Amino acid sequence: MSAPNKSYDPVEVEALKPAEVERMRDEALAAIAAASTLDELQQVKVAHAGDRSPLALANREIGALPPHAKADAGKRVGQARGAVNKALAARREALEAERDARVLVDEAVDVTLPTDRYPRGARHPLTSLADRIADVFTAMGYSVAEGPEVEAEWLNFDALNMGPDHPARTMQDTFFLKDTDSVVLRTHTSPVQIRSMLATSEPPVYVVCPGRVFRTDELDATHSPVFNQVELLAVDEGLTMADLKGTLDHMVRALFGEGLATRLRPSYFPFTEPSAEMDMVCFACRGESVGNPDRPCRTCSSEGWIELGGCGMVNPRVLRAAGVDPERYSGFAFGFGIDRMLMFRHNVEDMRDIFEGDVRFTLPFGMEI
Ligand code: FA5
Repeated sequence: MSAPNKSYDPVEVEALKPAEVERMRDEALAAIAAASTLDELQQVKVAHAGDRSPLALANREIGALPPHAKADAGKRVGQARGAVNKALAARREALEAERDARVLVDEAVDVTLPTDRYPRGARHPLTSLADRIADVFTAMGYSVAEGPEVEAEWLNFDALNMGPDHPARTMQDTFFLKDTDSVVLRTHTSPVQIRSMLATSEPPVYVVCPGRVFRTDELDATHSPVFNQVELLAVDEGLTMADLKGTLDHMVRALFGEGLATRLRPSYFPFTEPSAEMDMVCFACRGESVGNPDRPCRTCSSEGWIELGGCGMVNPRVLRAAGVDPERYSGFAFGFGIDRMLMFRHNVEDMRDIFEGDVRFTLPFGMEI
């Protein structure tokens, strides 16, 4: 700021001459009008209305004027600064309105669009397969029976012709419940056979029993300590191995398609006599991979047959233990692992994938609800 100057002629101070004040004001107004964003407008504000702007500097000169010149120069500069501030406020308002309008368009959200943000849950493939198997048999007139997972040792073993010293008892490594007398986690679904017969006053009995079972097996690619089985039991007058074979053929047709042979191989189970392992022709290669290195089959390891599970005619001792007269009635039963069936049906290489709950495993099975 200049020092007070008594002989100072305001007309001689360049910054306060009317034309100069007008020029500074017009320059500011033009810059304000030209600012196309709020950032640009901020820079214009600093340049034309800030402490170091030409009009602010001119304002400071007023203090050094002789008293009679102060009012005139003060009015002139004040009006110019007022016009600039007014224009700045108007331009800010206009630019803010423009910005708000643009944001409304750019960031518009169509709340009516369908959203898939929370994918719907679907049934686990194991559940779907268990239900499909049960459906095959309920369509034939069987009913679904379920038993408890914590089972009396007598039902899990003794009633099934596996007395305390029977060597077959050790084939199914058992979880015993602590501090209980003769209670186990069931090692198979066969105790539901006994429960179903005991629950019926007189045969016929036709039941399908899906359920979770437990064995002290290590978890690996083909074993789990907790797995799933399906059991089938038919008790009626005059049932033979032919009925068992026919039922098995029907199940394979219903689950895997037409034209797949089944076979029974002699085996041993204490609760069936005679007993057999049941196999079906591989549904993937239909046996064509056998002895054909050019066409290897992952599903059956090029053996042509897939093992389904165990079966046989219900042992008369079991019928008797369940209160059924073996002189009058006969029955057949079979049981197999659903997890193993899911594995060969869908080429699952590692059983652990079935239980880990990773949706990347379950998604390819589709969204069956
Ligand atoms: C039984 O459990 C008999 N109760 C089946 C039966 C029923 C035979 C009626 C005759 C009449 P087994 O121990 O073989 O049999 O088991 C049946 C199926 O369970 C096996 O074929 C296999 O598919 C499955 N399985 C057995 N152990 C495991 C395991 N640790 N993890 C997954 N699946 C298993």
